[in-house]
Amino acid sequence: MLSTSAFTGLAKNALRAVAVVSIVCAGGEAAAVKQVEYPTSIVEVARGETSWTSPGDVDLSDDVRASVLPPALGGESEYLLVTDFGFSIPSGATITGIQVVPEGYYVWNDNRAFVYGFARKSGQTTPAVYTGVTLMATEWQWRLGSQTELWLDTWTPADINSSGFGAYVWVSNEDSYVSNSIYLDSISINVFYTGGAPVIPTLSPTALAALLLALVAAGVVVLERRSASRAIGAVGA
Ligand SMILES: [Ca+2]
Repeated sequence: MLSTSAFTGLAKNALRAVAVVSIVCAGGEAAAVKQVEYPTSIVEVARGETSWTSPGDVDLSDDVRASVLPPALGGESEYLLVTDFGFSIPSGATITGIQVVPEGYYVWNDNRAFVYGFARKSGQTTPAVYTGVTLMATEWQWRLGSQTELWLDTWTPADINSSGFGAYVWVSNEDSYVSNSIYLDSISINVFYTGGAPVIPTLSPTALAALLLALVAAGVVVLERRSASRAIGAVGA
């Protein structure tokens, strides 16, 4: 059973992560690759009580925020359906965990505002399970789900790479006041996986040239004229 106490906040990351890939290895467990993406489609779904102001601003961690002011004593916001993340999980990979990561805060540090969410497959509207976390007055990237959370489902790379893959996120206000808005800056998703073909980024000629120049500048690659009759080539250091 999921518990809000199982989740910890992640220090705010102001960087735009178009595609952040890292190796995750904790506690001696098998290494998993983590891929992070942000949505390009944000739709407000009328399942709560109060509409968001500027819901599209959750597309990026840039301190430009969506906000909502749900009714006091349990009022809920409308749901935000975020999709079209552009994941590129390689075929053959095993999905080992999915985290939904809303970034936001509540102006009062009184444990009375919450953010909820669940990962969803394309077309899915009802969660098998969802979870939430208490919002604090300091802005954080809150992790909904762990590195091994699969939301009581099984996932293929195609499920994750689908433009319809994403999450539902909403907030509630348990405060007795109605004058305090809840703010969300972004909603990203972390996908953890093992196996599969390596992810090789596609570089434009300009980007490739820039990379080559950077490697030369760093001494990793040396350009050497081998003879008058041969072209200059790249030699691995
Ligand atoms: Ca934003």
